[in-house]
Amino acid sequence: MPRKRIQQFNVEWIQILDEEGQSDTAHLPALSPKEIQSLYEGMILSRVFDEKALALQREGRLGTYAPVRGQEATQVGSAFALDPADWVFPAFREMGVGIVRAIPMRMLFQYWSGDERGSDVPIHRHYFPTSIPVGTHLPHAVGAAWAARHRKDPVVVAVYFGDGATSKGDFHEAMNMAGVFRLPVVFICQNNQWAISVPLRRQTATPTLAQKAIAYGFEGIQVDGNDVFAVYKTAKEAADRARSGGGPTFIECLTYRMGDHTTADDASRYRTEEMVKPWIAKDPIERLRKYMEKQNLWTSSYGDQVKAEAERRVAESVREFEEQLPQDPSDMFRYTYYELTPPLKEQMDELLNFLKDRDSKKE
Ligand SMILES: Cc1ncc(C[n+]2csc(CCOP(=O)(O)OP(=O)(O)O)c2C)c(N)n1
Ligand SMILES: [Mg+2]
Repeated sequence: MPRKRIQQFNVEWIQILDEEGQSDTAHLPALSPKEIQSLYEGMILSRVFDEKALALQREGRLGTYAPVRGQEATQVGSAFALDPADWVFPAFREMGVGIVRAIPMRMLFQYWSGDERGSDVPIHRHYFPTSIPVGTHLPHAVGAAWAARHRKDPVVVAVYFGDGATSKGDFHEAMNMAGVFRLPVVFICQNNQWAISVPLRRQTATPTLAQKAIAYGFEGIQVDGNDVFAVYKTAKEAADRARSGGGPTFIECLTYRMGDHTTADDASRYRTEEMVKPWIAKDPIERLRKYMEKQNLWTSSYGDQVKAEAERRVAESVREFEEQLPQDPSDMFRYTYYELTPPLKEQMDELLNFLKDRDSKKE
């Protein structure tokens, strides 16, 4: 039977900064020295926050926490490419994104201590509540872009999710609708190669996640997710394209989850140190630092100063978070429904009576 090729597709991979901090100068993004330092400072702040959150969890001062380590370039670089008016739909591991969007770190700590006040992000930050259910926020993000289109609001919607989320129906529905209506969405997939203990090869039969966009009629690109310049530049181009009516883009940021899935996980049960080791050399912060040093944008005293300032800010946020304790236990019932359902009201009253009783016995 005669056959002819009717379609052909490419999937591109982008890297600008290699592991030694050498850059492909022809493709460097248009960033001022000050902006490059802001990227560095954002990544350091994200890491210092992360380390503090892990320490607090170990001390019983925070609930279960999902560490970001290794994904700082993906998060900070992409968030940096957005305008403040753009809307962000995070999954649950996006503390680096939240930090760039100036979400008070006190609220990030509150969120991870189960305190509902941590989800009450100031509306002008245009930052949706954390989505713990994997992938359910993708259709919400596309819906928001659809609403923006109707309102003639020239914003871009950026939605963050992991490799695991690409197996959800929500992902495919969202991608399809965004493609059909050419909606202003940037899909930012952090392919950290694990969904808890499920490795990427069990998540998909395709060699890249980026190529999934082809089926929905728009561009999918894979970037070195540990290269903050590649991530920034790709996200900026995607956001500009979306803003000017060019439709959605899917960005697969190839990175690695350096820590456990959460503090409730023990990754040594399903992956070896040898698997993690090559990624230590690919550290996104160290890579940018090396580049900056070559450009005289980094000295050890500047590095010390940035770290000290990040530690000061994180310590201050911990203080604010702990000063607002205890949280109101009845809050856990309040924010799923606009009005409490009778069974929830009953459960809330039971809890409040129990606490009142317990406290009166203490006195
Ligand atoms: C709908 C749904 N199913 C299962 C879970 C349990 N769960 C939490 S995180 C996770 C894996 C997510 O992997 P990925 O999307 O790659 O994000 P990552 O954790 O790597 O950032 C799973 C299965 C959940 N939260 N929601
Ligand atoms: Mg993952």
